[in-house]
Amino acid sequence: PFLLNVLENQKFLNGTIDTTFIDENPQLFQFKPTQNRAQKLLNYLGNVLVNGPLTPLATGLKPAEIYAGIPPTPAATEPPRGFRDILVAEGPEGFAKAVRKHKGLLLMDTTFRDAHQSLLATRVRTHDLLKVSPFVSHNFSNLYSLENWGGATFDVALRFLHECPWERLEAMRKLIPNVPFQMLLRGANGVGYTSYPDNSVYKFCELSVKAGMDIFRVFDSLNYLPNMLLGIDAAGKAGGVVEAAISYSGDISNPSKTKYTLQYYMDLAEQLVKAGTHVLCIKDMAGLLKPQAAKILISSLRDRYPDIPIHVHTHDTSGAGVASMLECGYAGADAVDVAVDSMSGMTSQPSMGAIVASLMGHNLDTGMDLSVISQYSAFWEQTRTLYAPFECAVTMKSGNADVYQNEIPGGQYTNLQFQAFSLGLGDQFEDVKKAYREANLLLGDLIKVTPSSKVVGDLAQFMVQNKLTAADVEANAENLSFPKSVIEFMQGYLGEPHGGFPEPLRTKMLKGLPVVEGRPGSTLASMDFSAMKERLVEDHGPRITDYDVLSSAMYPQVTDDFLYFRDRYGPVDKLDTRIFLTGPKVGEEFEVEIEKGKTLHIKTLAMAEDLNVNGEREVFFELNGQLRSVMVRDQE
Ligand code: 3PY
Ligand code: ZN
Repeated sequence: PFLLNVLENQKFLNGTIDTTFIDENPQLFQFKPTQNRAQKLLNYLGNVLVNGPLTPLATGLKPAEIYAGIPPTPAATEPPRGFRDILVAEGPEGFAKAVRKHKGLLLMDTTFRDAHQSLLATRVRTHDLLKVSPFVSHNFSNLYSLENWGGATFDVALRFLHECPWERLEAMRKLIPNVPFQMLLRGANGVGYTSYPDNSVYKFCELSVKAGMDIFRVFDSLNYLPNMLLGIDAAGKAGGVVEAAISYSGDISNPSKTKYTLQYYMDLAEQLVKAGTHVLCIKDMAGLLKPQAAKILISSLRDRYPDIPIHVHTHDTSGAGVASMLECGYAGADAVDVAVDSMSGMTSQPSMGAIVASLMGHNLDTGMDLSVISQYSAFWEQTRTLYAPFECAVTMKSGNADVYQNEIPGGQYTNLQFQAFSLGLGDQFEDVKKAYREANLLLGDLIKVTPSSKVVGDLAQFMVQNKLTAADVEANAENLSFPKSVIEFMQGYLGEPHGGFPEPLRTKMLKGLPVVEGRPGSTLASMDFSAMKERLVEDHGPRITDYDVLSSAMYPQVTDDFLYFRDRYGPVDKLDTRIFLTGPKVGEEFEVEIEKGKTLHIKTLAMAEDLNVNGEREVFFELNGQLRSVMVRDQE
């Protein structure tokens, strides 16, 4: 990308000067790839300066100019022992025993995954997660686990943050050796939105453990047992702790709700325990588990399975999350999910501080220190302002108990509200919620969680856009062109819903399209990983790892784009978040630690006023005290 000036010197080129010094010192011309990385980052920064953010921002809000601090951890001191040490020493069974034996209520911290998936469109970057990781390791060693991977984080890391999710996991593991890591696995759908061939789910779990994962929360978006069993087997064979999760819908405290009853959940639990799950999870993805229902469900499970740890997940959409999680604890749950205070509430998890404080002095006392929680919370309160362009609070000002009617999962609730408001149709959100409820009933009252929740959401938006009532859909199903996700659901690509597919709607919608019987993955051809690797190496060079191959198995196009991007722009994950999102200001000086002990000092000097003949604008930087410039095609 840049020419050496000596190559423009005629005397040098003619050999009419003495070049023996150069001949004798070939190392002068061995340029390390680090220089290349620096140049690539300058290219990235130049591009952002000339053409605006390369990661689309969701709103006009700008990241705050803030440096979020966190107390340092003592150098060269090991963090206290945690449940991960027990897991490593005694395996998943020993871990489960230790959890059952523990007296207080245990907490899983979702701040690194579900909290920002629900509040900040999953945009929190590795850079910020790593900054606070040593603090977590040294101060939160008594957590049941830290949920820090899976769900939407995989896709968003590659697609929007241009960073490798596997590298994120490995880096967190190095900094947090003592707290178990937990991920959300969408069963046979891996970390994607569709069914994958079985061998890719197995390989995915195997590599996840290799990169540092411990606990796999395995669910299926329809609670379809064959899909769940596949995920359970894959996570177990990989050596992970299996936490089979029953997705909760309806309301077992309301006798008029007859589809998802206590008996339904108990029957499913029985199957999961039979399948050998180490931990049983109730996954309340929409926050529908009211305190009364929590008491009924958890005490029934506790009585039936005295030896199996019970872990409960919820969202605080209605505002009843703290009350429900306390009830779960009183009824015998071992662990519940919380997010640190400044990342809690609304569509995220209930507040860690609130639950810790509520149980002080009780026999379920968590033993956690509120002042440490406040330091952690302050870090996230400040860090959150860096993600202002993705902040759900632009539209969401409070919780809303209407979730008991529309049953929209946390992350999706924020997304749908945001979409309606950003189209300038804030009032349309009311229509979307109403349509969501109707769409769910049209489809037979589904369990709604990724990806089945997307099917219901897509149908709801289709109804709103085309001004269709549920009766219109039923009457005209043959003549409407439904969203692809809805058709594929009806074809059976996600599995079979409890109670079967809705008829005659299914037949009318499908108009003779083929249907899949049973577990969709069982009929998909295995993936050929070595052929995939060969193809990736051909396109992207020899740096391709098995991790990249599995990224490609889940998201082929997104992974290709990511690999091209990284090759062109270098390790953008090392930039501070504000600079990554909106670029530095002209005149600003900053540092980028591209690897341990290797820090680039960059100053943005100026941008050329005029374009050159190729329509490019020159951007000038100082890199470690040396003048550098990059030419950027101006897209305007
Ligand atoms: C996900 O699948 O990402 C979820 O968070 C489901 O609740
Ligand atoms: Zn969730």
